[in-house]
Amino acid sequence: MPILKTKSYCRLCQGFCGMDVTLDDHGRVTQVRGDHANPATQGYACIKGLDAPAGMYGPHRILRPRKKVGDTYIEIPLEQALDEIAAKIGTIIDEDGARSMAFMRGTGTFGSTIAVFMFPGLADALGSPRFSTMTIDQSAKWVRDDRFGTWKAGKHAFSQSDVWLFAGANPLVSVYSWHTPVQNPTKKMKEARERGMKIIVVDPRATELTQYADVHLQLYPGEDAAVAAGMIHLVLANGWEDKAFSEQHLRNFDRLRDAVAPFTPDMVAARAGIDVKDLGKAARIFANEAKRGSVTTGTGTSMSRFPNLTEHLYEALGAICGRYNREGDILPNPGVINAKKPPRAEAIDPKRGFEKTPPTRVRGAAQLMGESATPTLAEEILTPGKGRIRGLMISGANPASAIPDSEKVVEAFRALDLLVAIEPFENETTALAHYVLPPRILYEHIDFTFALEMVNLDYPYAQFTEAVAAPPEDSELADEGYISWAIAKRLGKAITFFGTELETDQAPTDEDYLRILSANARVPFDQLRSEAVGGKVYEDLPDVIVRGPGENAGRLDVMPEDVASELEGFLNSAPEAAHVRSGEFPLRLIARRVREVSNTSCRTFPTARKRMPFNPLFLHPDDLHQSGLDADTECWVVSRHGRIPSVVRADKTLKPGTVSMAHGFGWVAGEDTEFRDRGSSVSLLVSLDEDTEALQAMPRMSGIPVRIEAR
Ligand SMILES: Nc1nc2c(c(=O)[nH]1)N[C@H]1C(S)=C(S)[C@@H](COP(=O)(O)OP(=O)(O)OC[C@H]3O[C@@H](n4cnc5c(=O)[nH]c(N)nc54)[C@H](O)[C@@H]3O)O[C@H]1N2
Ligand SMILES: Nc1nc2c(c(=O)[nH]1)N[C@H]1C(S)=C(S)[C@@H](COP(=O)(O)OP(=O)(O)OC[C@H]3O[C@@H](n4cnc5c(=O)[nH]c(N)nc54)[C@H](O)[C@@H]3O)O[C@H]1N2
Ligand code: SF4
Ligand SMILES: [Mo]
Repeated sequence: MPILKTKSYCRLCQGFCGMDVTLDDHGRVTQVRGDHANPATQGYACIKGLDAPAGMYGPHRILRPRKKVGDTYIEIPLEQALDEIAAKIGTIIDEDGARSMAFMRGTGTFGSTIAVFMFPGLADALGSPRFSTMTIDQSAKWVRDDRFGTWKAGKHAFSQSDVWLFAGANPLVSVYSWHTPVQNPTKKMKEARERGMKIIVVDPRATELTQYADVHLQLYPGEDAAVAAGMIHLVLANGWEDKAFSEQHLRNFDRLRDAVAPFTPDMVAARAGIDVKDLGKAARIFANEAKRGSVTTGTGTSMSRFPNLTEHLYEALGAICGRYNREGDILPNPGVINAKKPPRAEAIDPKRGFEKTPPTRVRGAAQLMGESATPTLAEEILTPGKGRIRGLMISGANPASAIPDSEKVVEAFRALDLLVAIEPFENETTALAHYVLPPRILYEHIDFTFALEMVNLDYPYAQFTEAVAAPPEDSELADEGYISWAIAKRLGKAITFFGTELETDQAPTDEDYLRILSANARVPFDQLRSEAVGGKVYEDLPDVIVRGPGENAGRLDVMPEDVASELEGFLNSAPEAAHVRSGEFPLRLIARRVREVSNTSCRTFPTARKRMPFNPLFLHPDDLHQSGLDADTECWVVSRHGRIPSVVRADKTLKPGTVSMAHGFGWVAGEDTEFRDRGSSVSLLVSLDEDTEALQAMPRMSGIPVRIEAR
C-alpha cells in the first residue's frame, strides 16, 4: 500500500526533472511521475527516469561493498573495505609516487553534487592525476577556451535570443547541452519558436530537432570546419560582422579573414555536401537578420575530425557577430544557489594552459583544466616505467565499455594492482574491479540543483530534495562524500571542499557539505529547504547587471597561428565527400543517442530491455539497397580496427553515405553472438592510436569509416 507521496527530482541526467514520488511504508519508491506543478520541467520526464524504481530495486543493483577474491566476489563491511583500499593506495604511493594512483569520474558522478567536488578533492589531496569522461566527450571545448579566451559576462542567453545554431547536438533527445535549455527541451524549443526564434541545425541526420529548424545543413560528418569557415566567409564578405565589437575585443581578426578566404560558398557546399543556397540562408539568418543568439556545439562536432578547429571556428562565428552579454545587460539568472557577481563585459585572454603543463608520459598529450587525457589512460597503465599508473579509483563511470578500444582498456584494467569503483550497478567495469563500493542513488540522498547553475541555466530556478527514499533493505551504501573523506583521513590528508578545508576528526554530514556549497547563496539553505522542494523560480532576486570593461581587459583570439595552420591542414585534406561511397570503407558511422539508455546506463531497466534490447545499425534506404541486404537482417559493421554484429534498419533521416548506431551497448568486449540480447559495443570499432587529435589524443568517435558485410 502506498502511503506517502512527495516531491523530489530525478538525477539520472542533468535534466533534473521534477518528480512526484510515491513511497511505501518501508521508504521504498513504488512509482515516480513527472511533476506537472514543477515550474521548470512541467511534467516532463523520460522513460529512463520513469523506470528508475525498477532499476533501484532490480537484480543488477549492488547493495553491499564487494571484494574480488579469485574469479568471484565476497561482500565485506564498508569500514574494512575502506581500510584495505586506503592501505593499498598508501603502498602504491609510497612505492611509486602519487602519480601512480589515478582517479576517474564519469557522468554518474553528477548524480550527487557532493560527489562532483569531493571525489576530485581526494585526488587533489593526494596529488594524484585526475581523469574524466570530458576528454572522451567534448575536450575540444576546453582546448577552444584555452586558445580562444573567454568572455566574462557569458554568451547571449537562449531565452533572450532571436537565433540559435545547433551543430552536432540534439538536445531533444540528449536533454542537457551547453548554453541551451536543459529542462523540458521540447517545450522550451516550441516556446522559442513562438517567440520568433530562428533555428539553424548542422547535422548529418534530420534529427528530432530539425523539425524546428529554418535551415538544416545536412553535411557529411567531419566537415563542420568547412561550414563554419564558409559562414564566417559570408559574414565578412557581406559586412555583417559587429565591427565595433571586433575592433575592441578581438585579436587576429585580419588573419581570420585571410584564413577563411578560400572557403567560398561553392567550395564549402561541394565539400560538405550541402546546398549553397542553404549555406547563404544560414549565414544571413544568423548574422544579418538576427541580433542576438549564439551557437551550441555537441558531441557530433567534438567526436568528429578536426574537433578543436571546429569548436574554434563556431566560437569565432559568434564572436565576430558580438554575441556576448554587454555592459548594461541583465543576466537572466543571477544564480540562486551559486550567486553570480556582476561580471565585466570584457574578454579574458587565452591562457594556453596546455602549453604550460607537462604533457602526459606516454603520448605527449596535453593536460586540460588540470586533467589528464582519458584516451591515454590504458597506455598509462600498460607502459612500464616511472610513474606507471598502478591504481585507479572510479566514480560514476563505466570506462571498460565507454572508452573506445575497449579490448585495450580491459587489458589495462586487468594489469592494475588496485581498481576500485564507486558504482551502484553491475557493469563491465565492476566485473574487473578489486573493490566495488555501492553508493546511494537518486531519491536516497539529499541534494539541490547546484550543478544546473554550472551549465548556464537561463532562469533563476532551484530545487531542493531531502533523502526521501530509504536505502534498499539489507544494504550498506556509502557515497563519494564519505568515501573520499574516509580514505583521505586514513592517509593523513585533509580534503579541501569548495574552498573549505574539512576537519579530519569527524566526517561531515551531507547537510554540512550542502551548507558549504550554498554559503554564498542568494536564497539561504534553510529557505531553499523549506520552499524549493517542488522546484521554484525566483523571479524577485536582485538583477545582476553587466559592468563595462575594466583596465585589464584582454582580447579573444579568433585566429591564433596554430588554429590557422590546422585550418590549412583541413583545407588540404581530402573532403569526406571524396571517400564516401568509394574505397574499402565507403560509409561513415556517426554517433547517435537514444532516449532508452544514457551511455552504458539504464540498459537493464525494463522499458529499455523491451524497446531496445540491442542497438541496430541505421542506414539510408539507398545505402541499404546498395548493400544488397534486406531490411532487418544481420550484418557485420567493419572498421579498420574491428568488427561488430548488428541488424540493418532503414532510416531516411540519415544523409546517404552515413550510418548510425547508438553507443553504450554490448555487455562484454569481443565478437558476441548474443548481440540480439545485449547489443554490440561501438567502442570496438574505434582505435585509441589511429586517427586521433594530436593535442589531447581524442579519437575519432563519429564519422568512423566503416563498411557493411553480410553475416
Ligand atoms: N563510441 C562512443 N563511445 C562513447 C560515446 C559515444 O558517443 N560513442 N560517448 C562518450 C561520452 S559523451 C561519455 S560522457 C562517456 C560516458 O562514459 P561513462 O560516464 O563511463 O558512462 P555512463 O554509462 O554514463 O556511466 C555512468 C555510470 O554512473 C553510474 N551511476 C549512476 N548514478 C550514479 C550515482 O548517483 N553515483 C555514482 N557513483 N554512480 C552512478 C551508472 O550506473 C553508470 O555505470 O562515454 C563516451 N563513449
Ligand atoms: N538519452 C540520452 N541522453 C543523453 C545521453 C545518452 O546516452 N542518452 N548522453 C549524455 C551525454 S554523456 C552527453 S555528452 C550528451 C551529448 O548530447 P549531444 O551532443 O546533443 O548528443 P547527440 O544527441 O548524440 O547529438 C549529436 C548529434 O551530432 C550529430 N553528428 C554526428 N557527427 C557529426 C558531425 O561530424 N558534425 C555535425 N555537425 N553533427 C554530427 C549526430 O547526428 C547527432 O544528432 O547527451 C547526454 N544525454
Ligand atoms: S533521465 Fe530522464 S527523467 Fe531523469 S532527469 Fe534526465 S531527462 Fe529527466
Ligand atoms: Mo558525455
